[in-house]
This record gives sequence, C-alpha cells and structure tokens, in this order.
Amino acid sequence: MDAALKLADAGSIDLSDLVDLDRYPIDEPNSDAWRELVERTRADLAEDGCSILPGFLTAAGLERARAEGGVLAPKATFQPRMCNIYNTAHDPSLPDGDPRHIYLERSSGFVTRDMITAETAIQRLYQSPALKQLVAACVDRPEVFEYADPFAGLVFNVLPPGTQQPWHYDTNEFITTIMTQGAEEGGVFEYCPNIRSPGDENLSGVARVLRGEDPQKIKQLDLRAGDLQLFKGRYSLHQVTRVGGSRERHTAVLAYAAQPGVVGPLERTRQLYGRVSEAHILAERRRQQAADGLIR
Ligand SMILES: O=C(O)CCC(=O)C(=O)O
Ligand SMILES: [Fe+2]
Repeated sequence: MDAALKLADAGSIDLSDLVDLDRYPIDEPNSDAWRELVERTRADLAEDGCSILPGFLTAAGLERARAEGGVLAPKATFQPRMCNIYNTAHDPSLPDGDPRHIYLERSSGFVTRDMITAETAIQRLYQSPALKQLVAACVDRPEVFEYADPFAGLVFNVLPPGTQQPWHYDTNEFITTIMTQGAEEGGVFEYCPNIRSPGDENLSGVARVLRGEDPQKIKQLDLRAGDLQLFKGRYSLHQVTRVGGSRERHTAVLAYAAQPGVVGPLERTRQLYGRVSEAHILAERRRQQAADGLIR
C-alpha cells in the first residue's frame, strides 16, 4: 500500500519498521505474550505509577526518531519563566506556605502537535490503534483517545543544555513518553509517586518536597533513548533536572485521554506554548469544575 493510503487509514498503520515487535507484540493484542506484557506493566503502574518498556523502538526506529527529532527541535517554542507547579496565575489570597507561591524555572521548550507531520515516527506511533490498545489495557480502561487539543496531544519536549523542566503534574491521568535522545549529563526524570490523589491535594506534603525537605519521597528513573515509559502524571509530581554536557535531551510525549474531546486549560496552554487556539478558548468557556476537585 502506498504511504498516503496508509496514512488515510489509521487502522493499517504498520509499526514493524519502528517497534521491536518480537519483544513487544503490540500488533497481536490478546496473544499470550501481549497479555503477559500488559500484566507486567499494570503491576509496575500499581506499585509506583510508572513502567518502562526498555528497547521499545528497534535500533533503526530509534535512529529514525532521533534524526526526525533533530529536524523538529529547532522549531521548539521556548517561554522561559518562573511558574508554580500547577501553572496557575498568581493568587495573593492564598496563605503563606501554600505551594502555589513557590515559583520554579521552566526553561525547556516544546514542539507542539500541529508542527509534527503525519509521516514522522512519533506521529505514527501516537495515532496507532495498536499502541492505544496497549496503553488502554495497561491503564485498565476500555479505550483511550488522542487529545482533541491541537497542541498538547503529542508534544516533542526539547531540553538544550542548561535548561530544566521543573516539578509539575500533567493534565491527564497518564502519559506515554519515548526519549529519542538522552542528555550527556543531568536531564534526569524524577518523580514522587502518588503524592496527591483525587480529593486529596496534599499541599503540605507537596510544599515539603518543593522546599527540599523530603528528598526520600523522590524517585529517579534510568530512562534510555528508545524506551517507552508509561507514567501516571496527574497524581505523581515530576520534573526533568537541569541538562548538562553539550547534547540536547529530546523526548516525545504521547498523551492519551480516558475520554474523547480533551482540550487543555487556557492559562496553562498560554504559559506552556506561548499561544492558544480557538479550540482552547471554546473549551475553557465550557469547562466546569474538574470532577476530582484537584487544582489543575
Ligand atoms: O521529558 C520527559 O521525560 C517528561 C516530560 C513531561 O513530564 C511532560 O512534558 O509533561
Ligand atoms: Fe509531565
């Protein structure tokens, strides 16, 4: 089938040139090996909200994704600024000691989905029904959906030397990331498993971590280029430490949602990407109080 036809029919996306299908048979859902993979990943996620599938991309797949990342990275938007972990606007009415008063440097940049073309490895992976089916099973949902957000569903995260992505939560419950190029030094993914939960913001525990008073809450991941990571980022505070050395750190962030139609919050979108779209403005108008009562 020619490439244009394949792209017009998401169901036929063939990932054999990118994914190590012998080790990760995502093209054979419900086979014994697939079920085993899902069970393993679920157990990891239950234990600490994170699971790594090492060597998910083949060597050729990784090389392709890395090279495409090199073309995308110069298109990144950098909006260096100090922001709180919730990406909310300053609110002087909050009490002293509230973690929303703690501002951290965000200097990493993003290439948003609207700039990532359909034939790239990461866009093919993001849209692939096989990957969605795997992710859904691992996070125990009947189905997961691509974001309706024109920017945030698939984001290429760019950290040149000297930059960092500070502590934050993700808007959605889980993300999938693939590092396409690691840093020479630093650029470590750190997280605090399940530091908040629906109905329990744990502001005091979070403030302790942000003030550096609770280092034993922080775990570090040994991520390698070509691994696939599943992560429950809505409840686990996380950051990427400052990148050292001379190489940029590149990660594709594939965000799926438990329901269709998800569009990120307006203020957060403005802070992260430096612009908003009509879809964000309309979604904000319709947005109601989040069902789980968390800040963002
Ligand atoms: O680059 C990473 O490893 C994590 C990215 C992340 O947490 C995010 O973009 O929300
Ligand atoms: Fe994140």
